[in-house]
Amino acid sequence: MIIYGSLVSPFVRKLLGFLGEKNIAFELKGVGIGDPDPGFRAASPLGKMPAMEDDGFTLADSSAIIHYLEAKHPEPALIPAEPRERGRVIWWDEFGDTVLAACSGKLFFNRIVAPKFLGRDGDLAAAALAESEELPKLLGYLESAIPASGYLVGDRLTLADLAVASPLVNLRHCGSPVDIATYPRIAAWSAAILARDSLAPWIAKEDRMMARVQGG
Ligand SMILES: N[C@@H](CCC(=O)N[C@@H](CS)C(=O)NCC(=O)O)C(=O)O
Repeated sequence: MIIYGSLVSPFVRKLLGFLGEKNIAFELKGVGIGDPDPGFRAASPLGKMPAMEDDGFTLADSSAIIHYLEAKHPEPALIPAEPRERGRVIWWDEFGDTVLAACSGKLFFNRIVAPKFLGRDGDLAAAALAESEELPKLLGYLESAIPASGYLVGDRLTLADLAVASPLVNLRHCGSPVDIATYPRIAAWSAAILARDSLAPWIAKEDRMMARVQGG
């Protein structure tokens, strides 16, 4: 199986964590925004990452790929069968992808991707507005919703934890890490999730890449 994507994408990072937790073998093919790689373009109709090719079957979108893989490799279950738990996991996946990643993306795109990867100015006012107005509301909600179990749903790791912790790495890259004093629950929960064997080596590699990019 080939996964197309960049380590700094929150959606790719979520998928890499999922693959690691499932112990599924894959090859990561690095692609950037607007990448002309023919395999990537064939697998991703909209040119967005991640995309996947599995034995001739292509699919794009982190959640679509994850649902495909959950059906193909049911153990360990990362999307619970119990109705309420399943509903909550999908809620958090949606929150991570379309709300938190959208907000962190405004900071990450304008402060890092535009100037460092695309060679043009980012909209720093939009990044500052997202940081001061949008982000505190989202983190305030998340802080209030993290259960004592240390997992967002139930008492074990699910897709929910991977989907919501992933965009927090992008916030750290662009100078807006989660403040431990204001959000102690998020800080403790996300540190444990991001330190898992499924994610930590990718994040270490990504940090080295970001250090090179930021330094250059
Ligand atoms: N809902 C999609 C979002 C994918 C997405 O927007 N990826 C970004 C990178 S983080 C991308 O490829 N952007 C390029 C573009 O929009 O042209 C998913 O979960 O995979």
